[in-house]
Amino acid sequence: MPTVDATPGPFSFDTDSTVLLVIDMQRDFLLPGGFGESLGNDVSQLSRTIEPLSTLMAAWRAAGLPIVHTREGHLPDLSDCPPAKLARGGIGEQGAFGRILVRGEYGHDIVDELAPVDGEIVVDKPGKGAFYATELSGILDKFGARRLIVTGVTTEVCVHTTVREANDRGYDCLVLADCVGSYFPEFQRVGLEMIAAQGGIFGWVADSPTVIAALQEQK
Ligand code: TIU
Repeated sequence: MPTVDATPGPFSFDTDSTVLLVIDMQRDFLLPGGFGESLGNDVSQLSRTIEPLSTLMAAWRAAGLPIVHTREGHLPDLSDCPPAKLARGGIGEQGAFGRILVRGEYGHDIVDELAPVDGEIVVDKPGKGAFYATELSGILDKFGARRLIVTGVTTEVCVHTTVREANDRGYDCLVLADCVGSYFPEFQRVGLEMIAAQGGIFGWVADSPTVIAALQEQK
């Protein structure tokens, strides 16, 4: 079984029951002019995740293993957007890449470098967590998933919310530090510390090259 040197300890994963989850690598969060920048954020903090994540996804696909992508966003009539989220502004307004975080708009979709390939599942989610009001649980059941390798943006928002949801549902989560990003370096550091603290209260933390090496060792 592939084993990764992680914090707070080794993380072993059976390739028959592990899914790579790629959270919200959308243009609206990553590109200048998108929603992320409209909130006053420094989007350059997120783009460093694209290259290692692309390399990891290629290795994961080469091993024939499943990837599930998510996108945060709403129906064009915003009927699935909670009033409190809508009231904070931005969502549904016209941005540089179409209406912000609205399904079907250019900015809502995943950046070109990390585009899903044929057969990969994309879960559209209205909230920060990938389990809330989505079909993700059923999809993971079909894959027989017990462990998740978690990547994407942002570390302290959608990644954290999803890892907490997954942990409560019994999944072991390995979060990859080089493949998750925050607009705020301090939140990146503390967000990762919070996952692995207290003996791995929410999960494990490692870097993607260790996962790729573990996959290749077992060939
Ligand atoms: N603002 C922020 O950090 N994140 C989000 O709004 N969504 C996700 O994290 N995907």
